[in-house]
Amino acid sequence: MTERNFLTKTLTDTVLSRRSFLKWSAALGGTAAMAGGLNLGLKTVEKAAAESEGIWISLPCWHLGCGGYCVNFGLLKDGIVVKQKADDTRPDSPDNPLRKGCLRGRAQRTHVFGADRLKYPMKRKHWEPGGGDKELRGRDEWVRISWEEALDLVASELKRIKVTYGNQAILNGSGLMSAYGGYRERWGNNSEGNMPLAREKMAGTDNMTHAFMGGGIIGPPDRFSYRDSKLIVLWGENPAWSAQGTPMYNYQQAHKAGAKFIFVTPELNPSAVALDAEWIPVRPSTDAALLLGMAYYMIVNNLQDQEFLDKYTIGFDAEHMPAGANPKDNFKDYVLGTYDGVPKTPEWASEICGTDSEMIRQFALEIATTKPMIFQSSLAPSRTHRSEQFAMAHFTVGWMTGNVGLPGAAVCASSFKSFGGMHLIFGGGTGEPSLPNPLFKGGGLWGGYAFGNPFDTEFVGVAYEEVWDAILNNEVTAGVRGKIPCDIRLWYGITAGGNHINQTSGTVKAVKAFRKLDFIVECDIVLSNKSKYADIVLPGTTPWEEFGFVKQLADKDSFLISPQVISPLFEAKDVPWIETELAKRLDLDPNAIHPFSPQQRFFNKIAGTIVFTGAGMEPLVTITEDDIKEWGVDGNSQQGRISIQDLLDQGGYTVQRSPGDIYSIIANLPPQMYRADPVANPAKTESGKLEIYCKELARYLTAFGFDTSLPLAGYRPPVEGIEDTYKDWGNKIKGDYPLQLFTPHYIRRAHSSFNNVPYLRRAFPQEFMMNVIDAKERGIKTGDTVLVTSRHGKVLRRADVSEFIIPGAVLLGEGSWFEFDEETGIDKGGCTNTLSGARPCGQGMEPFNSCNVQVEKWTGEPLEPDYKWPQRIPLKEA
Ligand SMILES: Nc1nc2c(c(=O)[nH]1)N[C@H]1C(S)=C(S)[C@@H](COP(=O)(O)OP(=O)(O)OC[C@H]3O[C@@H](n4cnc5c(=O)[nH]c(N)nc54)[C@H](O)[C@@H]3O)O[C@H]1N2
Ligand SMILES: Nc1nc2c(c(=O)[nH]1)N[C@H]1C(S)=C(S)[C@@H](COP(=O)(O)OP(=O)(O)OC[C@H]3O[C@@H](n4cnc5c(=O)[nH]c(N)nc54)[C@H](O)[C@@H]3O)O[C@H]1N2
Ligand code: SF4
Ligand SMILES: [Mo]
Repeated sequence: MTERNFLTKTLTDTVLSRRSFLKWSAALGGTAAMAGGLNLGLKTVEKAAAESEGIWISLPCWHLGCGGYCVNFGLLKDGIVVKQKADDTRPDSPDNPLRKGCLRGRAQRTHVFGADRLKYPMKRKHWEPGGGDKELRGRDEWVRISWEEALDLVASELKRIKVTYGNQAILNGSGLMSAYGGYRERWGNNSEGNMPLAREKMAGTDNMTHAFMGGGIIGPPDRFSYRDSKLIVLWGENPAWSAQGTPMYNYQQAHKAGAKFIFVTPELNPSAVALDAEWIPVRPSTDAALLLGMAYYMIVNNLQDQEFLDKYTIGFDAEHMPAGANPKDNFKDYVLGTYDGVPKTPEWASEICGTDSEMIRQFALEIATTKPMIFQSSLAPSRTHRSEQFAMAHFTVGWMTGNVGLPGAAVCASSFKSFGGMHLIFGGGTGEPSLPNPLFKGGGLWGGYAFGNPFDTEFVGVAYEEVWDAILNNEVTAGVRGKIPCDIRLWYGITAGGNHINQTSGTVKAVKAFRKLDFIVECDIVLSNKSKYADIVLPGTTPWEEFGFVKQLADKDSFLISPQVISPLFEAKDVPWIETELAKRLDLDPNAIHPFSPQQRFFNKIAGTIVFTGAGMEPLVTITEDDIKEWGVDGNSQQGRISIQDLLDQGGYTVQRSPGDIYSIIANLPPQMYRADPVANPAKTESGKLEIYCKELARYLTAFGFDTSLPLAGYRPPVEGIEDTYKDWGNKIKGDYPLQLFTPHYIRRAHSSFNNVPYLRRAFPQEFMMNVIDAKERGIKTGDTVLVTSRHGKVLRRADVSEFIIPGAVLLGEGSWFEFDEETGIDKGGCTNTLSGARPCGQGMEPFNSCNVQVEKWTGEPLEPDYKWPQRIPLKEA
């Protein structure tokens, strides 16, 4: 107890006085092991909290891509965060809204202090060098081991695998593995589907431009410009679940200003309801057909903006084809069916996409005749098989309306979490070296994602979505090299980030693959599935326990900072510490990998943070010689806009905005400049124009080796689309898997993170949504337990029957933790990737939203709601 009071006092002192960083860090170092003695069940925490007044401190919320990195504050008492609140440090207004955390962010303390936090390094009981009984992975007992033993074992397995099989046998890695001779890179991303290449080749927006510079000609407009729009089409979006920070709030401002919203989705979702939107129901994976039906109606009624198409695009008609292409291969003739004899009429489209043909006409008429319009899509329809067809059709139909470069107009993609324009603040880096992977030299790096350049003949990698097959079959698709042998032995999960066994398609295969490997090491904060199936699990710190957190916010105007909030819980360690210790055991120089202290890294990030002035960049933070002395770091003083302490007190910095300001003007420039003079400001495409016919896109997609691709928006049935739900599509005879599953990002979680929190489980049940017609046919009612079966696996869930989803489609939120019954193979956790098999396509991505299933009423024991299940606490005595 004395020790705990000491810690609180130290933290309180530090945060309240401007000049005690040094004292603070020293004190934290000295008491790091102390929390190990506490029982951190919440009741105990609350009792402990009542003992002192406490202070409010800004807290990091670090989860992947959930729309925010919002500003959250916690009441810190006795070294524990006992209460949370949203940002209230300045006035709230529609133009400068507070970056308030969502319900998950505000449940963060139950995540960090949960009774199921990993506390000690652990080894699987029946593991031995080489694997031991590998079939026991996922169901073995855990044994507590010391850090010393854990690090020795990891190092000796790394050495053994490197010597016996070479570095190519090591999967995943970072600086340490690069220094150790390299590793097999898992390239690509499982987020954006086939959109990135379409953006780049059709419109010249590479990933860097997309992520940081506002998106170029196909960038979404500045957030204020949404208020100038008459019509906003959100294709495959649900920001009320997926973008709970400011995006939804900004849409509401546009709604207030008079914009009409149209949602194109398989379910009438809460965002559409909140924005009073019109709903165009569509079957998953069929968007390209719907768009082609709209294009047909526009063409036969001459509704397209022909002037725009002629001047700014290539490939729309025979008169505007790129050199070398067959003039017959143009979009207009494809849609009219001039050469293939299949006119893509609204009736043709309706048979595929399910949308009523009259509704298709009305929708086409409305987008063709309403200006300015924002025609925007998220990534969900791109997470389907052959989704390059959707991406191409979306841009093409958007461009047919001419809504480019005009105030309140845009044809844009994937802005689920942010609006247009460049980031106004960039957080600084740690200053530590970034060591390239010597085995991935030839691979491309597209906007932060490693990508296997399909034309390169050197790189050693595996596409995200092919990883389970590559492990199981010893073969990998390597672009123009075709299929080549591989032998993957070791999963280096310490820096791999995600819960890949859960989040990558083909979870049944993933388990088999994990059970084939020689060695799996993971670092985690709870026993998520990647750790449950590992051999050695290292307890990681959360950013609350690390030396400081710095992040530019997805909303682009703001920047977030949090100090170290609590001392590391139990024996948790951060990644630089773990890698430093491993480096010593691998006979490498740790200083070549992590040369800086935690203080220095945090300081570098703060000092390197820059803010956009409207004309250039300037440092955000003022740093004095005294600051440098007190932090005990190397650095230079600098003049900025705010002192370190004020920044820490506020939890961040926001550039104040107003409609029509310089940032707004700059944000909207790329499409406007292109519109004003496409010769002087060409698109960064092969032709310099927006490419409806895009040879390069087809060339790349085909070279990846997973599928072939056409250079033009078309419709070839996807694998596990609507057609595959039929045994006989022509005569409409349904097959064994007659329903289409789609898997939105769910409000309970950030992917699989937070899924363990009972409180969020209680608030947001993991239910299986289906239409009343489908339910009635099967005798299913809301609350019934149902068995969902696909070609790849089986899950149990409770049904939620309603009219808010189209007949024939079913919904299950992605990210729930799988819980396999080893006897039956049934996953009672309801992980959507149990149902979707690994089927890499296009640029190596996974078609999560193309998945056929059957549903039946479960006759066994009903499923208990998962908030009542025991938590995963691996070491009972701890
Ligand atoms: N079926 C289906 N699957 C999908 C999708 C879909 O739409 N449908 N979407 C895909 C998309 S878009 C994405 S981006 C991916 C994301 O999926 P992942 O990238 O796998 O993300 P998470 O599931 O959040 O995994 C984060 C892991 O890190 C651990 N962790 C969290 N915080 C910390 C920490 O502070 N320290 C340490 N050491 N560990 C921590 C968590 O326990 C968890 O195991 O999922 C993809 N999977
Ligand atoms: N709460 C929460 N928020 C998150 C995340 C999270 O895990 N949890 N993850 C973040 C990340 S990394 C990402 S990538 C984004 C993802 O955000 P999005 O890319 O928007 O993806 P989803 O949430 O899967 O789907 C949004 C909507 O698309 C529709 N949809 C699904 N399939 C199709 C289709 O084939 N066609 C059409 N027209 N519509 C379809 C569904 O109606 C669904 O509600 O969310 C981010 N935000
Ligand atoms: S939206 Fe994401 S970053 Fe913001 S509070 Fe919620 S979980 Fe945290
Ligand atoms: Mo994502």
